[in-house]
Amino acid sequence: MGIESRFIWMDGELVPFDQAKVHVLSHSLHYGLGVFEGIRTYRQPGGGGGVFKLDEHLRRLFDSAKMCRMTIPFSFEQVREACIQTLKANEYEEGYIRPLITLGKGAMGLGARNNPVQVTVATWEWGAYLGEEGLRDGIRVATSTFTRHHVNANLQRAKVIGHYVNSILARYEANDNGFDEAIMLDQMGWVAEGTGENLFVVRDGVVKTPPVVNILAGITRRTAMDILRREGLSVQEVPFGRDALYVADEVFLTGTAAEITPVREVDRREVGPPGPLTKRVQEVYSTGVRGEVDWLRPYITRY
Ligand code: PPE
Repeated sequence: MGIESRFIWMDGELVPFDQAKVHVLSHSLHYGLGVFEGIRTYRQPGGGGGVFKLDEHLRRLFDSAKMCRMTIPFSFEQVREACIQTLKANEYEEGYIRPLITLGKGAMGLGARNNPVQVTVATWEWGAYLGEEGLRDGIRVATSTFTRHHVNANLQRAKVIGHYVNSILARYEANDNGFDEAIMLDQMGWVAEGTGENLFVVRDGVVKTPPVVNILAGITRRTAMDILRREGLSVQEVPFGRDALYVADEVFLTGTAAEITPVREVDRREVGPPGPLTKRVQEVYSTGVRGEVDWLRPYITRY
C-alpha cells in the first residue's frame, strides 16, 4: 500500500503518475494558499466502488475556494466526473481521493492573484489513518501546546493547505512525546479538534461535540451525529474544556481518513477501551459506507 497509482487527473486530463508535476515557482508552494478535500470510496455489495458523500465534499471544496478568492476553472460536475474517472482509471474499489486546487506559476508575491488556478485529483489506497490497532483498541492522545487558529486568523471552515502547518506542528509534538494524536485547544482553552479529525465526548449517555465556530465542519462529524440521533441520542454542540475529556466515559475522533477512531487515553488519564456508543457509531459507519445501511445509501455514488 502506498500513494502510487497509475494516473492522476490534472487540469482536464489523466496523466501517468510520474508525469504529474508542478513547477517549483507555483505560488501555492511558497505561500500555502490552496484548498483541498479528502474523500473515501468503499467496495459496495455486489462489487464496484462507491464514493461516500462525494457531493458534500465537493461542495466544501468549492466553498473553500470561494472563501480564498480562488475561481476553480472547472464546473462542479466536471470535478465530480474527474473524481470518478480517476478512480476508474486506477481501478480502485476502496481508496482515498484527494482533489487539490492550487495557484500555479506566474507572478510572485502575496498580492499575485492572476496565476492560473490548477486542479488535481489524485487517488491512493489508504488504510487505517491512526493504525489498525488504534481503530480497534483506541488511541492515546495529548492536548497540544500549539493553539488552534484564532477564528479571525484563518478561515477554519475552509480546508486550506496552509492551515495544516499548525496541525503538523501539533502532530509531530504529540508523536515525539509518545502519543498517537494531538487534541487542539482554541485560544480560550476550549477543545477544538484533532489535527485532522473532529472530536466527540460521552458521559452518562450525553454526547457532546464542539460547535462549528473554529473547527472544520467535518462531514464524518455530521454522519456520526446522524447515526447517534437515529439511535435516539441527541448530540449537544457546546464548548467544553479538556477536563470533560479527563472524566469522559468515551471519546472518539471522526474524519474521512480517521473514520471513527476511539480514544483510550487523554493526557495520561485513562478513558478505557472503546465503549458501546463508540462501537455502535463505528459499526454503523463502516457498514453504512459499504452500502449496508438503508438510510446512508443515498449518500453513496457508485461507479
Ligand atoms: N478537522 C480537520 C482539521 C481535518 O483536517 C479533518 C479532515 C476533519 C476535521 C474531519 O473532516 P471530514 O473528513 O470532513 O470528516 N482531515 C482530512 C485530511 C487528513 C490528512 O492527513 O490528509 C481527512 O480526513 O481526509
